[in-house]
Amino acid sequence: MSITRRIAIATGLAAGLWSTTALAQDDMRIALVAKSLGNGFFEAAARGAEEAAEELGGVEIIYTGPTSTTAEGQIEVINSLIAQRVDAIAISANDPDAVVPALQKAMQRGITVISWDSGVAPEGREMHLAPSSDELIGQTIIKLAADQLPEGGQVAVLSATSTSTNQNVWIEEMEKVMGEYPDIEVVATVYGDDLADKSYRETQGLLQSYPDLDAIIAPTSVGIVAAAQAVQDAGKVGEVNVTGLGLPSEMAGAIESGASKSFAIWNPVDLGYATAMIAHALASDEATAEPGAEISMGRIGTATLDEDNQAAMSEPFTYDASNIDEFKSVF
Ligand code: RAM
Repeated sequence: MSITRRIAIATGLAAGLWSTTALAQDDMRIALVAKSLGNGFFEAAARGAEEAAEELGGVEIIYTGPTSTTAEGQIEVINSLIAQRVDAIAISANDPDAVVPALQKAMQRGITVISWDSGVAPEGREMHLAPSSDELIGQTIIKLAADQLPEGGQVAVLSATSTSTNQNVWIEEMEKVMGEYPDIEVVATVYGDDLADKSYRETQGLLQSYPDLDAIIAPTSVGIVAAAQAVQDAGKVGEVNVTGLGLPSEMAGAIESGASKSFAIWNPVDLGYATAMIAHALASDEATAEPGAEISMGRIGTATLDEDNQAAMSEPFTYDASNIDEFKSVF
């Protein structure tokens, strides 16, 4: 419990206000900051955070984020959360560095700050929760494309923003294993900024510039849906396979049309749940973010922090025509 909250409760008691006022003061407010609002991936994570709050009791989740995927928008959101004196900020960052000064200000005011999904540089957060190992995600996205191209071929990457921590790390990890795929050539990397219309236009650009393109890897749940739509609209189903990371609920149509043969993702609901559990443990001083620390993630298990105060959750799961129906109503 923070000193201010302890004082608030003590003051409440002294004034004989130990009722609704004091209890309200005791509520913990955890802000879950998305890269942008209107993205189904973050909405699923917010559902998980709400689930954690219900389980914990006395916790309010403030699900928020900018309207577009910019660091500037997130800085405004952070400053407003500092003014509201929330207890914890858990952010998926649009830029690992640009948000650091605002987050440092939050930490100086006693607010617990963690990053999740898309990381913040170590000096701007107490810890980072990754959905899975970065290496594994990088290896998975190229394997998904390569498995459909036994003869090799041309592949392009449609990413989110050019400053997005998670996509940049995953693409870097993918590049490290390209030696294992000598017949596959990555011809371009473009950025759809996690905006449906920009991702669609960037895909059209790829289809025009690379008429022999065989696959598009979109390691973004917004980009992959837009790319599949663009491939379908261009009449290129069967020629260009769209893969990467997406939500079964949003990709069911693309699997059905054949624009995507398969794609992967982890459980975003669990990620949001675990993030809220960790933020709560740190903000209530039940745990401290330090290398080797084991922090409870409730029903998910325990997060063990590495030397950079990072922890990773489970392995990504692959979806295709054989299992999409089972999962499309889940997330
Ligand atoms: C988008 C976002 C998010 C990423 C998923 C896979 O929703 O870029 O950060 O984890 O895709």
